[in-house]
Amino acid sequence: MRRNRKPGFNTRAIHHGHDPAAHQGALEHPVYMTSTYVFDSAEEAAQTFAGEREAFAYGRTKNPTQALLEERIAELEGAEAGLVTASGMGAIASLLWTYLRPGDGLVAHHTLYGNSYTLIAKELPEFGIDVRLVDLTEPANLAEALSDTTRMVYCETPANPNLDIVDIGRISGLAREAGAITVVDNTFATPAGQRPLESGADAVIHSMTKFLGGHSDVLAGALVGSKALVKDVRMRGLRYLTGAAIAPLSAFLVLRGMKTLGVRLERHSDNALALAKMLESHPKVRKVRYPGLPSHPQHALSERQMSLPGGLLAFELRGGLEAGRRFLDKLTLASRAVSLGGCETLAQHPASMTHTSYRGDALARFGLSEGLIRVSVGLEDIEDLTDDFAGALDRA
Ligand code: 4LM
Repeated sequence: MRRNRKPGFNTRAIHHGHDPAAHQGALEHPVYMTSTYVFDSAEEAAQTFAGEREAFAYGRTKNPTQALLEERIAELEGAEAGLVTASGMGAIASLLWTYLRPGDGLVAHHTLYGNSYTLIAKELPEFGIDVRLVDLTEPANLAEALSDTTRMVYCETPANPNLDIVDIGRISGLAREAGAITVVDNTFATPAGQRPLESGADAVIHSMTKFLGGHSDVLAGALVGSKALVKDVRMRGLRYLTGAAIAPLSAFLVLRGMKTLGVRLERHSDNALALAKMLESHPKVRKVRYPGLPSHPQHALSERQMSLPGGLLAFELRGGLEAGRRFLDKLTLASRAVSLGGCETLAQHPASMTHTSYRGDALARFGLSEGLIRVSVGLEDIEDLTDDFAGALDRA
């Protein structure tokens, strides 16, 4: 083995930040089930609360199990620091409430997870934020939308649910010239498939509920970025504004799930590509969206920006909405459910489930179609998945 080489992604996902010798030899990091911490003296307590001394003080801002998860997700994303929260929405809300003030501008890609869309497009304007939703798959649209007051550019790539891919390098370059930071929600790709900070983003968001947890048994979120940004969000957003603190046991479950992220994402990607190819060749399917298919409009960009195409795909049937609903009802192995990134294959209808907040003409205006079906392709044997999907298509 070469000396001084940085350990690989999987090694760091399994070991980074935990030293068994510091925990009585425990191979796995202990779960610190405590809400508060004891000080040796009043002086020590005062210094801690004055920010003059680094120590655990209260569970809403920091806990040792949470701290290891923060160190590990920051390491895997190549960030200076990380913050983990009770859910992905907790991370997004903590960041936005900390960073934006009335009069500030935010430009976002127009296709977002339904609740991120509600928070950004409907709630933020109520607090005096100038929100502009544009199609960021065309960087020229960002150049047009930026203004003197823009402080943040926000996107998901791949986007939920249609798998739009945004060019992080070009978008963050334009944002930086205008004095704005770029935030990328990397939930779909995960750091095993894409590292936005290396492409120029300033901060990364995760719903760790998804691939990072990996087993559909926990809610968790994360934000990574510079030390200064993360500290600010911890001490204001998390502490005063959202209180979205992660439970210690939830942090442990995500640490456990993340150990296998690299191998899981490879299998998710293999299965999703095989299923996407089968769907694309089926006469009842009108179109398939999957970054790994040459037919994806940003396929070439996805190959440059992502190291794996990921486990999410979306498709539309020739019979539109009604045919899509009939199809969902005919699945027997895949489950009809929202969320994604677990071992089990899940299928859902965004227009009536995850993206109901895109009401009326917002669906079509913001790049979504009513008949779209989204699939989180799990880790089952691919023959069983293709049989299930082909059978449901035949019977739909
Ligand atoms: C879903 N998604 O799509 P929490 N960012 C992205 C997401 O997909 C989600 C969140 C943030 C789904 C949940 C039901 C790109 C969630 C929000 O659910 O708060 O951990 O993350 O099916």
